[in-house]
Amino acid sequence: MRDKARLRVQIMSDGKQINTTPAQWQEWLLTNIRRNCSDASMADAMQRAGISKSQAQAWILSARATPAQLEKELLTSPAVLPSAKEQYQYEESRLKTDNTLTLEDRSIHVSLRMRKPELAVLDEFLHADECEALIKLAQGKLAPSTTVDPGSGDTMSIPERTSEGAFFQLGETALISSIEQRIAELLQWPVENGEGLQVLHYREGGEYRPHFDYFPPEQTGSAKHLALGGQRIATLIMYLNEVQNGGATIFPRANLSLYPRRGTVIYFSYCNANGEVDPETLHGGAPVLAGEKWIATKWLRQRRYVSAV
Ligand code: PD2
Ligand code: ZN
Repeated sequence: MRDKARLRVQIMSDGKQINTTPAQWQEWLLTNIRRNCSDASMADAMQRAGISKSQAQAWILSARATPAQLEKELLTSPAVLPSAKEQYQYEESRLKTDNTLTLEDRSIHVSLRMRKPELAVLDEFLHADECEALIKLAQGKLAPSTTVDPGSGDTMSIPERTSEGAFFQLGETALISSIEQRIAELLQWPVENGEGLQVLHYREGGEYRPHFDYFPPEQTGSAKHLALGGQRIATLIMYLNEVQNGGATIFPRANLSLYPRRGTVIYFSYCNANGEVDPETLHGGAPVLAGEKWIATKWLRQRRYVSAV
């Protein structure tokens, strides 16, 4: 699709390349223009991702001049369209099926469960003080978020993910260790089979376009990540603050939007005992429309996780 979009730009230029904006930025700009974002806010976000001011302004100008037909084509993202019938064998949940899950030091209320994809929303998983403390720990060590390049497996900054984040080692502080123990008890999954906690911060306009948290087996770049502890099997997204507006976690194939509430956690799983992965877990972080959004993310692995650094 991106190549097709790039081609359209070239065809419309009658042989001359009138638009040299990388396809991913073009798509991001068109989405934000449609949302009535101002040029200044888009230029700010682009500069935070490392693009020079003059380059950002040139790409914004070019995107505003793009014909509507091209915009429509670019906005019909292939990722949100259902793919050909993919068969994923769902298994018994790692979570108990009770309304309230009783852990050693607290009880957690289950407010929503879904079977396909397997997903649960648990309230009061974190105490307000713990949320505050996690935000404080992350402040000062935030860096632009990255994703995995499908071909090389290298990490890279992309416009589809405009947040900043901080990584923590397993057990880096007493608080982190206690949250890791809580997750292990909740899911009966060893602490060692988890990546270190990541705290993420989205400013106004920040978002994470739909993606999979697992490493797509068909992508060559996945191999070096799979070598570090096998496939990711599940994600926990812990909301650390109240977001003024926007910032829902969305599951486009399930037509589901979950709104951030401080202390709530979303759990979803996507890899079964055969190592098959569930494409229904396509998900994203919708743009923050007002205020800011803080979350902590935990990814669980099939086996003991060996940190890349
Ligand atoms: O911020 C979110 O809601 C979100 C959405 C999708 C975070 C992630 N994915 C992630 O950290 O993987
Ligand atoms: Zn994700």
